[in-house]
Amino acid sequence: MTSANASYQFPPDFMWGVASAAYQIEGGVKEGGRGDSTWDVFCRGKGNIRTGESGDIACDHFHRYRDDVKLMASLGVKHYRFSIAWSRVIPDGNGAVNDEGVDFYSRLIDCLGEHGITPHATLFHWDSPQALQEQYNGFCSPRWATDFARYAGLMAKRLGDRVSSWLTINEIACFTQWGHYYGNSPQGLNAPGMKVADQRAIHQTVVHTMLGHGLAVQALRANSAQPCKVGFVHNEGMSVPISETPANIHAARKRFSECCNVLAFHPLMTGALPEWWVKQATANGTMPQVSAAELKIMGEPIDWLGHNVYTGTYVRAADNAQGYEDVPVPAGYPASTINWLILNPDALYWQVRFATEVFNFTKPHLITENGYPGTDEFTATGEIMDLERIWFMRSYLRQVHRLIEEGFPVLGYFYWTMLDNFEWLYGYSKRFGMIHVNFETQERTPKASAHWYAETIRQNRLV
Ligand code: PNW
Repeated sequence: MTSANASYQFPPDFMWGVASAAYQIEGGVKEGGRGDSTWDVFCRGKGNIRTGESGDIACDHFHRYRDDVKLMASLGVKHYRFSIAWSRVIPDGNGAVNDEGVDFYSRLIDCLGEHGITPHATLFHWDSPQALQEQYNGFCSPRWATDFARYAGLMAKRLGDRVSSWLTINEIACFTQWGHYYGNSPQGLNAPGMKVADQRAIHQTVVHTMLGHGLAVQALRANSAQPCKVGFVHNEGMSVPISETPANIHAARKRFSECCNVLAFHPLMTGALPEWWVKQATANGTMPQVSAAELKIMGEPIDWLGHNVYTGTYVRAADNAQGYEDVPVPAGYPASTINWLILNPDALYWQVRFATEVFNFTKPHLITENGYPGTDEFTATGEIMDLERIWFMRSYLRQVHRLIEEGFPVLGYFYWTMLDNFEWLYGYSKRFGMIHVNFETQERTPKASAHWYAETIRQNRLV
C-alpha cells in the first residue's frame, strides 16, 4: 500500500486554479469604451515588442469568454485568477466609471459562477491607464496611489457582491524597478515604463505603488458587500540553498530577506523598513521620501500572500561581508525557451518557507502563478505532447505538497496559464498555456498537460 505521501494526495479543499491577465488575453482594446493602457501605447512603439505584435486581439477572450470558461470547467478547474483592465472600467484612470466595461467583468464573473468556479480578481496586472501617465507620469506621482485606491473601492462596490477574493498588485518589481530602469526599451524584461532619472526616483515609484496597495486593501474592505480576502502577488528573491545544510539554509534566508524587493516586501510584511536598508539608501543617495505613517499603510494586514514562482537562484554560505553568494549556473543546466526561466522547483518551497520564517508570517499562502514556456509543436497525430510542462508542473507541485506536509498553509495553486497568450515583450512567440491557441483561427487545443492537470484535479493528487 502506498502512503499518502507517496501518492502526493492533496487536502480535500485544495484550490486548483489557473491564472491570466487582462492585456494578455482579452483583445477588444477599442471596444466597450475602453481607454488606452500603457501597454497599448508601448506596443505601438516600433521595436518595443520583439515580434512587432500587440494585445489588440490576443485570445479574443473579450468575445469568447463563455467558451473559455466552459473549457476551464471541462478541466475541472475550480479557481480562476484573472485581472481587471483598469482602463476598461475607468477609461481615463480617475474619472467616470464605464458601465460597459464593468459589465464585461460582471458577465465573466456570473459565467464563472454558473460553472462553479471561484473568481480571484487581480486589480493591477501592469496595464496602467495611459491617461495617468499623461496626467502625472503614473507611478512617479503619489496620485497614482489614491487613484488606484479609488478604483479598488469602486470595483468592490460593483463586483464585490460576487467576488470575495481580491489581489491588489502583480509583481511590483517588473513595472517599477525594471520598467522605470529600462524605460521604453525592450531589454528582455516585461515592463514598459517611463525611464526615470536615477535609482532614487525608481524607489519613489515603489513607494507610490505600495501606498496604492495599502490604500486599496482598506478601500476593498470598506466597500465590499461581504467579507473579502485580500492578497498581494509577489515574486520574491527566490533564493535556494544549494544543499539543505544549516549554513546554506541560513545563507539563502539572509539573501532572501536582504537582496530583492526590500523596499516593497518589508513594509508589506511589517509596516516598516529595516534600519540597515534605510542607512544604506541614505548613504548612497537612493532613499525615497516615505513617512512612518505611509509605511504603516503599506503594511495594512493582508489575508494571504500570493507567490509567483518560476525560477530560482542557488545560494551558498560564503566567507564574505554578507555571508552568502550566488552560485553560477552551468551551461548545461535545465532551462526553458525563455532565458530567465531556468528550472528550479525547490524555489517554490523556499519562497514560502522563507517568507514565513523571516517575517513570522502565519497567514495562508497561494501559489498565484507557476508556468512553463514550451515549444509545443503538433505531432503527426495532431496532439501536443508537452511532456516537459507536465514534468515542470509535477516537480513544482511536489514542493507544494512538501510545504503542506510540513504544516505550511498553502491553500491553492494557479497554473500560469490556461491559454497561450500575449507574452509581453515576446509577443506570441512564447507559449505558457495548457491549451494551445492558433492565433489565426482562435482555435483552442488542449495539450497533454491540460489532460494531466484535469486528471490531477479529479483525483486530487499528482497523477
Ligand atoms: C510573470 N523574471 O512575469 C507575469 O505575472 C505574467 O504576466 C507573465 O506572463 C508570466 O510571469 C510569464 O513571464 C514574470 O524575469 C516576468 O524573472 C519576468 C520574470 C518573472 C515573471
